[in-house]
Amino acid sequence: MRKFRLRVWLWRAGRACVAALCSASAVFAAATPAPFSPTNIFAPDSTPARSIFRISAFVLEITGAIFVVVFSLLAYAVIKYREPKDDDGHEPAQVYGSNQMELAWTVLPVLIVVVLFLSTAQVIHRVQDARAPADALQVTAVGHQFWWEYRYPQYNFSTANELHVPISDPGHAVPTYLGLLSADVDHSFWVPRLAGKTDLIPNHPNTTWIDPHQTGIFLGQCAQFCGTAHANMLLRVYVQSPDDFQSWVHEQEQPAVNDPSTAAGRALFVAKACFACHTIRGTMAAGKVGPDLTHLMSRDTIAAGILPNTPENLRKWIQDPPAMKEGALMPKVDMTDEQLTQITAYLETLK
Ligand code: HEC
Ligand SMILES: [Cu+2]
Repeated sequence: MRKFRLRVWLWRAGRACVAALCSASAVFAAATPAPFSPTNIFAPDSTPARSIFRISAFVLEITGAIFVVVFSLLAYAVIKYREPKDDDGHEPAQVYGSNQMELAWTVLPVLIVVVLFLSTAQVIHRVQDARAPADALQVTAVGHQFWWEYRYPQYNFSTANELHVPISDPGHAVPTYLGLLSADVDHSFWVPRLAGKTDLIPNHPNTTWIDPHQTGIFLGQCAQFCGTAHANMLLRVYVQSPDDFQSWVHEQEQPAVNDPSTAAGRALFVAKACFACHTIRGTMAAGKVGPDLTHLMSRDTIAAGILPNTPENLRKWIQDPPAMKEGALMPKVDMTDEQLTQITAYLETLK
């Protein structure tokens, strides 16, 4: 009779476990609809991200197997050796000094840890010690409170917040190697589908690399708390076909458009001290505190990815930056409505 009740109990417990697993995987599936979220760590699309994904799946499999074995043994012991109704209070037989058991629970975990250690070390080596091939694209990313500067030393221009790189298909690998610097505090470069996090530390240059296998936009986020607007310091990586990338580079290399019809706005850019913080190549503006605006209109977003780059947003931004992005380090500059219209019109010519 007791045996029978035990079996019923085990059957019910098993059914409950299966139901829990099913609903957990349903929740998981609902949380990761296809097409995948742009920051899905389970959809890597570049070698470093893929290596990290594989090693974490491997660690999860091993630790999952350990969990299942330990939990099953525990459940078995708890049920099988629970206090019987007719317990006489006797202490059960005690087992001391079983060499076999002691060896088993020492050697097995050590082996598991060695395997995990070696496979992790191998992935770290493959990701961190990779040498840049001669034709790799070099970009220097500089973290600023609260935006990203991207310098292209091979081409002599710099841009902000929207990193453009060529696709690196297996037939013709063109990886992008990123030097990571900081202008102020710690930041962290994290585009989950392309690579793991790497910090940008003041006075300590770091590097990372990506080789995206697909064109498209890959999103990320500064992953190290860097101040008030940290959560609004978004990352956007535009992966382009080789032709599209080359024509983008060609456009970026040009000096700023000089449209005489917006001369009033251009003069205000100097009169209102904007030039002290921003560079517009081809004019006297060579400030380095804020984003390079030479080709501002070639960007989809402003303020580190938080606002679509529309005339309306641009005007509101110039009118009162901290109102659009709490904590932004661009000051509110006093202007009349007419001046605001003129300066916005000027910036809109910077294609
Ligand atoms: C004290 C330095 C400083 C001054 C002066 C300044 N800016 Fe800025 N500006 C910044 C910083 C810093 C940012 C980046 C803000 C962020 O995204 O957190 C910025 C961002 C911008 C952007 C958005 C660029 C992008 O791609 O996201 C525009 C446009 C802009 N400034 C225009 C102006 C204009 C016009 C003036 C003059 C009225 C001006 N700025 C004066 C520092 C300054
Ligand atoms: Cu940051």
